[in-house]
Amino acid sequence: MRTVLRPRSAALLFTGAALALSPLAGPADATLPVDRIDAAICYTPDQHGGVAAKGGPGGDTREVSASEQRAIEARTAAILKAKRERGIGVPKGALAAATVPVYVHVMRDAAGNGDVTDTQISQQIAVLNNTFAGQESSAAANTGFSFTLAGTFRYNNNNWHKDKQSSTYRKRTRQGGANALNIWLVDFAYLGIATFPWDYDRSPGIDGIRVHFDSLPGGSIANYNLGETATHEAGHWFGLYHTFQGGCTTTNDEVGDTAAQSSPTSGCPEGRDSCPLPGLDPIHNYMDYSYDSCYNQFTPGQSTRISNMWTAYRA
Ligand SMILES: [Ca+2]
Ligand SMILES: [Ca+2]
Ligand SMILES: [Zn+2]
Repeated sequence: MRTVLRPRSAALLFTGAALALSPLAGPADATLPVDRIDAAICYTPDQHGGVAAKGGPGGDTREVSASEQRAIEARTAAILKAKRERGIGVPKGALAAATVPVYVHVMRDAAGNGDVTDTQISQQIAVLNNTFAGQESSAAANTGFSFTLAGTFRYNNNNWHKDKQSSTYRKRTRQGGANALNIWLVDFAYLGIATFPWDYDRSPGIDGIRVHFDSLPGGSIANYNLGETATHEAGHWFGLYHTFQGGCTTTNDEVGDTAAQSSPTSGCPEGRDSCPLPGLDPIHNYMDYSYDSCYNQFTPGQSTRISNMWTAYRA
């Protein structure tokens, strides 16, 4: 996730993330508590002039340890193998593609604050289409995924607006199946929070992404108001990790063509090289924490991972 209004601090990035996410969460509908399932915290916009950041107190997805990461990879490979043997999914070497129905939930407060216009929503969908189609850079991959607005819902609830009782409001309002992207627009201290696809089967009711309403195109969060927080969170929803997952390790984010980086990027520091491993930091990648204006790509390797995760968990 991307967090808002907090100084970026790599040291804090993975330590307290889950704490602020679902303080009022009810019993989880699965083995993991809800705030362990969707604690993927992304950035901290510096709208009050603080240190630029997409870091914050936690991650915008739940923390995945190295051992759990290995287990997820093994589980995914086994599911893909079993599906392939049953003729489900695309042939080996081909990439999945789909049009994803998007349900937007505008969680306004009782007085109607926190609204966004229908124009902003259509602009947000356009940003998702543009970014997942690789239109922002010649180096960007076309993931093959597109998005269509399937419904817009507006609510007036002070708690929901502030992302309180989030497991409750998500379960009550979520639309569609595993292939549907639900976006809840809220006012919280983060830019966004996402669930991962491998958690869908145990917690389908909370699946989706929570995004700060002022990060949409035309929103008020400086440097993070081009709608690419939703791209970043959707990347998690498709199964991508941060490019700094695992730090300076060869495994890092399980994607071969994203160079390892030690920590999140803020701003757009060309030439940043935070790991001795080959390659400059992927500061233009949607799965880093750079400014929206710095973002311009998913890589072919990320596109392949999205395809595999889609086939395993959402197709
Ligand atoms: Ca990588
Ligand atoms: Ca390097
Ligand atoms: Zn994130």
